[in-house]
Amino acid sequence: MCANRQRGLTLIELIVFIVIVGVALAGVLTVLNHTTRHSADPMIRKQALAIAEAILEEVMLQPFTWCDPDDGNAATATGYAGAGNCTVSENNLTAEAGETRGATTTPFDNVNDYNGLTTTTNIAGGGSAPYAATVAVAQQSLNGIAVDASLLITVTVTAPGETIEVQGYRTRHSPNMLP
Ligand SMILES: [Ca+2]
Ligand SMILES: [Ca+2]
Ligand SMILES: [Ca+2]
Repeated sequence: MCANRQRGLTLIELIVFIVIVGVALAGVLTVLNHTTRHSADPMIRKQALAIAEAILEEVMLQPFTWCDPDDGNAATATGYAGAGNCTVSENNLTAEAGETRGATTTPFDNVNDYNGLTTTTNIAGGGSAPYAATVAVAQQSLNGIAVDASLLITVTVTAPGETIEVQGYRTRHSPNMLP
């Protein structure tokens, strides 16, 4: 007779095991389901981010000059005001009279012109609600650079259930470079 012979599971033990595993699995699946349902839609987020980055790049690539580029002294000015400098200064946080984004004759032509811009985009596959973007441009001192020579650009895009904000700094490194 063998003293330590191995014994199998009884039917009761097997059923209890199956019930415990079943309950545990149900709990895990409930958590997964909840997480999936309440997490952001990655497609909406990616499209919102793409729009935000595209607008930020458009603003960052604008001139940051003393004078409005339409000013005759824009290429030679050495400051906003004073003899030989700007008739139409860009020492502001707003578009000059008549300027609109992308206009043929009087477009936005400086970083600051975009301050307060709002625009909407509708992307196929993104649902019927548009992606709404707003741009804020503010003076912001940066590592010893004078406060009026550095601009903080903030682009905020809102989409269904999603808000994306991207920021970038633009310094006045080339105050006579025209578009
Ligand atoms: Ca202009
Ligand atoms: Ca302006
Ligand atoms: Ca301008």
